This record gives sequence, C-alpha cells and structure tokens, in this order.
Amino acid sequence: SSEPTTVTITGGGGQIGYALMFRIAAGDMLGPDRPIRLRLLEIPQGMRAAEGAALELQDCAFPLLAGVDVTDDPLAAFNGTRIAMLVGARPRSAGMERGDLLAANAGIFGPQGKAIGAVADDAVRVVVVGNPANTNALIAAASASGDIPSERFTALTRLDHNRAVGQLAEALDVAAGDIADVVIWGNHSATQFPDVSHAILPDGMTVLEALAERLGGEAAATAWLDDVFIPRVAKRGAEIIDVRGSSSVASAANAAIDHVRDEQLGTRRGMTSAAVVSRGEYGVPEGLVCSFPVTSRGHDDGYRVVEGLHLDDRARARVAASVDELVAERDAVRSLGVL
Ligand code: NAX
Repeated sequence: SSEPTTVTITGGGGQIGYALMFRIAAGDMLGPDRPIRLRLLEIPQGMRAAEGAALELQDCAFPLLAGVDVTDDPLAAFNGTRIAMLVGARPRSAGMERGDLLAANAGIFGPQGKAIGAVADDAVRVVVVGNPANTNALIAAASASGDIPSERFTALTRLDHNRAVGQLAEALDVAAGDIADVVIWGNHSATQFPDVSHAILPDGMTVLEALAERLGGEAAATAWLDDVFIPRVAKRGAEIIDVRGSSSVASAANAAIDHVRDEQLGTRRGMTSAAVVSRGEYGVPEGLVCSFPVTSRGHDDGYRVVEGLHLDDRARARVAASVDELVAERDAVRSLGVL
C-alpha cells in the first residue's frame, strides 16, 4: 500500500542511529515500494544531534520518506509504530557492576516496552540493538505484555552472524553470499556460540568439509574453529574498537537492517540468526530471549525457530554456557524487581 510505514529509532542522535536512518529512508530495509515515516526518540541531551540528522534527511529528498519527527517523549515516538528499533541504551561506564548496568537499562527498556504496548500499531515488531540486547528485549517484552505478544520482541545477533559468515568467506576464499546456514546460539556477548556444523556451500559441500580440505584434515579444521574462528567472532567488537578507535557502527546498522528486512520480507536462502523469545526449543528455558537458527516466510509471520538440528556434546555444552549467562541476567533483573 502507499500508506507510509512508521519506523521508530531510539537513540536517533547516536552513531548507529545515524548509520541506520539514511539507508532505511533509501528503501534498503523495506524495499523500494514502501514509503516510510521515521520517528527518532532521544533523551534531552541527544535531541540536537537527532534534529541535525533530521535536517540532513530532508536534504536527501528521499522519494520514499514521508516525514521525520524528533521527540524525547516515548508515547509520541511509538504512536502507531509498526517497526521499533531500540538502539539507545545506557553504556557501561568505568566501575559499573553488571547489576548496575542491568538496572540502568531496565529503567530505559521497561518504560519503552510499556509505551510500545500502549500506543504502537497492533502489528508492531521490535528489535533491540542496545546492550545488553537480549535481556533488554526480555524487559521490554515483559513490560508490554497484555498489549503486545512477547514474540514480537527480538534482539539483534545478526551482526554476530554476519561476522561469522565474513570470517568463513575469507578462510575458504569464497563469496560471503555462497555461505548458508551459519547459526549464532545464545547471548549477544562473548559467550555466544557461532556454529558452522550445519553450514553449506552452493554445491552442497558442507563448510566443515571445505575447511578440512583447505586446512589439511578434520582435526585442523576443528582446531581452527575452536582456537581462531569462535574467539575471533565472539571478540570482534573489541577488535573493531582496537583497530578503528571506535565501536562498530555501520556494520551494526547494516545487521539491524538485515534483521528487520528478513523478518518482514522473508529469509531468502536457508536460515539466519536472531534472538527470539524461547518456547523451550533446544531445552532453552521458556521466555528467555536467546539467539537461535530462524527463518521467516515474510507476510508479517515473524521469525520461527528452526527445530530439529543435531547438536553434538561439545555444541550442547557451548549453547548451555551461553544460556546459563542469559538465565543469570534474567535472575539479576528479577531480583531488582523488574520482571
Ligand atoms: P551512541 O552512544 O552513539 O548512541 C546512543 C544514543 O542513544 C545516544 O544519542 C543517547 O543519547 C541515546 N539514548 C540513551 N538513552 C536513551 C533513551 N532512554 N531513549 C532514547 N535514546 C536514548 O551508541 P551507538 O554506537 O549508537 O550504540 C548504541 C547501542 O548499540 C549500544 O548499547 C551498543 O552497545 C549497542 N550495540 C549493539 C550491537 C548488537 O549487535 N546488538 C552491536 C553494536 C553496538 O555495540
């Protein structure tokens, strides 16, 4: 339809917000036929930066962009929203304990979840980018419950997924687009498990076979995965900060666009990764927001967990370790009285 789709970005005055909004307005997220109305939510200190970005959006004269509103009022920001991208969060400052970080973010994602439940479109879908993303999504979903089904809340692990694909493409000297069915399991944190055991190439060869061929045998492939690949993907954020002098911005925005696009329009080849509310799949406790293999058929169906994949004992242990961390975060938030 030609009725504009309302997309709300929180943290619209920040780095990732800035990298997101121009691509969304250009049609990279919802396609070339969907007009978009952007809403940028900020806190008072961030308003000028968001207003400046809105001026630049106007200067792009995007044909698809029906308008931009900048506000520091969550109820105005989420009114009628169809797609909410929750990017703004409280970063960890020096000396901050994990409990303090969770509490500070609960103070953001609780009220925002509540506002979404109160005023967003009934068909709203939410992706949380701001860290700790999984648990922030859990808090937002709980705060909207009664108004919006919790499965409409997801968290971003697509950046981790894309990082894993990028590493494999380099190691195998193939195009990134040739690699399908990589899976990120667990938390968007250093405990995540990037799993290549289901990944395949276009000729049907598995990524494990291709790695063994290239690296000189199965043992060498396993050693590379354990000692190089998994830690590099899990710590890529720190590597980017070290090399670039600033955290991941364009790649994070790109991943958020991939996440929403595939959820809305459908996954193309095979499965991807997203953190979604567990219904107990793979033994992950119900209600946790955990990264799983997912697909979407588009047409507003949302992401579905791909069930029935085989996990060997080592893979199970890695998934369990990351899920334990999610349980600990949930319990810490509960003990604050938030859930
Ligand atoms: P910036 O500090 O550049 O921007 C954050 C913006 O959010 C600021 O302008 C701030 O004023 C605003 N903000 C803070 N509280 C707000 C609130 N209650 N309502 C609305 N706006 C609010 O950070 P940026 O580099 O854009 O990163 C944003 C978040 O993404 C961080 O939490 C970061 O940790 C997280 N990331 C998550 C990733 C993922 O894969 N899930 C990867 C990239 C990134 O590290």
